[in-house]
Parts: sequence; structure tokens; C-alpha cells
Amino acid sequence: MANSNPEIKYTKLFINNEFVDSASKKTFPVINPATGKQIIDVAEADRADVNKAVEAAKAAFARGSEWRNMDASARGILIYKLADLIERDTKYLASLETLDNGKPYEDSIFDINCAISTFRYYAGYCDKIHGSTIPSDGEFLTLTRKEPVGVVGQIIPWNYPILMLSWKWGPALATGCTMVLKPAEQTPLTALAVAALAKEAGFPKGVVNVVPGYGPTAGAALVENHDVSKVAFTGSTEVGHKIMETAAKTNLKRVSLELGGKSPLVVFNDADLDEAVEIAHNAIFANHGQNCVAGSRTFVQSGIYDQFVKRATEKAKARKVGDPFANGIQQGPQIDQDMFNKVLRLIESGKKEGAKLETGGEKIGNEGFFIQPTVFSNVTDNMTIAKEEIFGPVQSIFKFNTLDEVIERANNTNYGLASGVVTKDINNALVFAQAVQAGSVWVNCYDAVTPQAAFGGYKQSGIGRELGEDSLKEYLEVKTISIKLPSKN
Ligand code: TXE
Repeated sequence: MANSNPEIKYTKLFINNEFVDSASKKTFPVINPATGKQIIDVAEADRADVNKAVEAAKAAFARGSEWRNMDASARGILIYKLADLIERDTKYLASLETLDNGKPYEDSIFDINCAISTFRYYAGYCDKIHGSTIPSDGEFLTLTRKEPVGVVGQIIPWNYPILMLSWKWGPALATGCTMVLKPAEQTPLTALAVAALAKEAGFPKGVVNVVPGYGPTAGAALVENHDVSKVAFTGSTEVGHKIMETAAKTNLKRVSLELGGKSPLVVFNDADLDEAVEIAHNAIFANHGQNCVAGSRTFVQSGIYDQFVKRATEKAKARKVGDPFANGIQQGPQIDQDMFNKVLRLIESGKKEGAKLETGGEKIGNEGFFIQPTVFSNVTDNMTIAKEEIFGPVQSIFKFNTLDEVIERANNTNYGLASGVVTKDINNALVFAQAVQAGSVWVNCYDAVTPQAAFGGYKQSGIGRELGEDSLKEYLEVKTISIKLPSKN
């Protein structure tokens, strides 16, 4: 059962398997987005704390350490154990996640189940990561080793706190790295609770560290640290640019970035209308629109456009918004005052620039950060809401006529994270799937993200891939060893 008042056991920094105060003794408030009121104070990491956490991770990675001497298979068993402990505590963690983030309790349960699957997927990989023997020129036996890159800095956002943690920890642990995670300042609570579970699972001290704090201070200190060999970041494109710049100016640390999106979902005339409306609705409204892959540009072919807009509007009107702990709620509050203001500002721009507001467009109540599910029709490509990531419950519906036209318009963006197409015509689906510039293409479905398949962005939606086998190489160096032989064979 959901518990709207879960006990908050951990509010300090997690370094070297201990919960500790920050060096400055500073704390910061964590706000409940459903009420706008403070939940609790959490220790605030700054440069000194981040550097201490990196030292701990560096020591855990040192040659001869317990972690480095551990069999790869034993590493896998530890990750399985962590997944089992998260599963044991699912209801508690889901309650904490909903309190901290404001997403409906059932959504928190879903996210946690996905995180468990992600850990289990990577647990199985530990002793299957290996190099090759290579038929090189000359008299050599040549082989490659896949070695962990070292200390990894991980910076995650607030929209999927536990899930993003699992996407970062899974491959980092499977490859034998050590790490320092900075959760988003809005949602530090579940990362600390999962850190306690990592200790309970038996990870050696220093392998996992968690330093809640702000981006420009704690986050920047992590990216600037010369002992960090790689940074894995999920967040805004703007901060992604800064991270690459800092990596270039410091130690050329490896960087993987998962950034924003403005993903197109294309619905053809031949689609089953009810199914298409449902897919498009969930594509944008899931997680209150606070989703990097949100289908935020719904392109509908002209033959069914009016019908589609009508049904999409009815569906948005029927969406249940309210207390995220209440049964049957589909949408809670936006994460904080800033995001709430940003979404309302973009809704205003849509109205001003001539999009037709079909429903919504206003805040709900005076407590917390709730916004009405909003639908705009007659959206054109030059409008601000067509170009900027809104990150809120706002569906923008565009009209198109031909396949070639919609491909060009879908690709006319700096982003390239995800895309979708709803049609019964396999040729439309296949041509679109091949021509669209996006890391994921979902045909007759949306948001089909699974641990087994790569996820990431084209263009300014990111660099590198998470999930699947592809993510492992983001955490590995390849070493070539050539051994002189007396003769070729
Ligand atoms: O992101 P930030 P914000 C998009 C979305 C949203 C916008 C702003 O459009 O409206 O970004 O959101 C840390 N050095 N996405 O302000 O600032 C920060 O503390 C190092 C898409 O929340 O990028 C947090 O942990 N780190 C996205 C993380 O970066 C820094 C999810 C994300 O915060 C930093 C979130 C710095 N200088 C927002 N500044 C997605 N891809 O899903 C901030 N951070």
C-alpha cells in the first residue's frame, strides 16, 4: 500500500559506505511538489565533499582493492543482491519517490520495477564482458582486454530518480567502475535510500557514493575533478554543452550525454483512430510531460486531423489530475516552481502565436504545481511551442499531407532522441523508421524502452548510448596486448 508519510531514514551524504554531514554542515530543503511545502532538509554537498567522494571512489578502484580483485561473477551476484533488496523495499521506495517527485504512486512502482530489471540485465553481463584474439600482421599473438574506465561521475535529473540511477549504476558496476552520483537537488531522497541498500548488499566501501547538492556547485565540481575518468549525464541540452566544455578543459574525461528532445509522433490516415489517439496521449502526457522522449510534436495526416483533435481533446479532458497518492490518479504536480512557470509561459506563447487552445492551459488550485492537461491544435513549425522542449502536459497537434513532407518536418529540429509512427502501411512505417533522425523509433507503440535495447540521441539530444550492450562500451577502455611469437604458427 502507498504510504503518503514514509519514514525518511537518510538525509546525509553517502561516502565510503557511511552517511556523513557535508564539510560546511550546510543543508538544503527538499520540497513536496504536491503541496509546495518542505519535506525535510538534506546535507548539501559542495566541492570539498565531492572531492572526498571522488577520493573514496578512487581508493576503491586502486590496484589490489577488494573491488578490483573481485571475480566478475561475484560482482554480478552483488548487483543481483541489490536488485533483490530494491524489490523487497519496492513499496517503501515508491512511497518515497512519489512524495519527493509527485508522480502517481503506480508510476513510481512501474519505474522501480524497470530499475530492478535494469540491474538484473547488467548483473548477468559482468562475466561476459571480454575482448578478442586478433589475427594481426606479423609474428604476434594479439589480444584485447576490456577494462573499466575508472571513477565515473554521474549526474541525473529529477524526472525518473530511481530509474535514472539504475541506468547509470547498472553498466558502471557491471564493467567494474566505481562512482560518485549527484542526484537532482529536487529529488535526492530515493538515491540515498538505494545507497543504503548497496551497503546492505555488500558492495565494498567507496564503490558507490552519493552526493546530493546543486548543479553549478556539486555537479560542476564533479565534472571538473581530474580523477574522474568519465561523466555520465542526463539533463538539459544547455548543461550538456557545459559538461563537454569542462571535460575538454580539464582531463578530457569521457562524456556520455542524454539530453532533451522534441520528438515527433506521426499518425497516418490509415491508423486505427482510437488506438492512435491513445498512443499519442500517453506519449505526451506520461510523467506529466516531464519525459525526455515525450511525443511533443503530434503530426496527424489531414484526412483524419479534425476527428483526431476532437478525440485527443476528450481524452485530455478525462485525465485524472490530483494527489499522487490517491487511487486512479494519472497526473500529479510538475516538479517545482521553475518548471511550473516554464510550462505556463510556453502555454501563453502558444496562445499568443496563434495555436488553437482546445482544452486546459491553466494551473489547478493554489497549492502545489498542478497544471491542466492541455491540447493545442493548428500548431505550425515556426511557433515557440513547436521548437522548445516544454517538459509539461501540453500536446501540440500539427497537420501534414505527405510522407516526404512529414519526414522533413520531423527532422527539422536540433534534437533527435525519439520518434513514433502509427500506420497500417508497412511501407510508410519502414520509410519513416529509416529516414527519421532519432535514436529510437516506435512503430504502432511509443515509449517502448527496455533494458535490453540501446537508448540515446542523435544531434543535440546526446552523445553515446545507455541501456543494452551498447552502453557498456561507454564505461570501458580497450587495451591491445601484442605478444611477440617465435614464428607465425
Ligand atoms: O535541468 P538541468 P533542469 C530539460 C527540460 C527541462 C530543462 C531544465 O526541458 O525543462 O531541461 O531542467 C545538474 N554542472 N530536461 O533545470 O539543470 C542538476 O543539478 C553539472 C531534460 O532540471 O540540466 C541536475 O542534477 N551539473 C532531461 C541535472 O544537472 C549540473 C531531464 C539536470 O539539471 C549543472 C531534466 C552544472 N553546471 C531536464 N547545472 C532529460 N533528458 O530527461 C545543473 N546540473
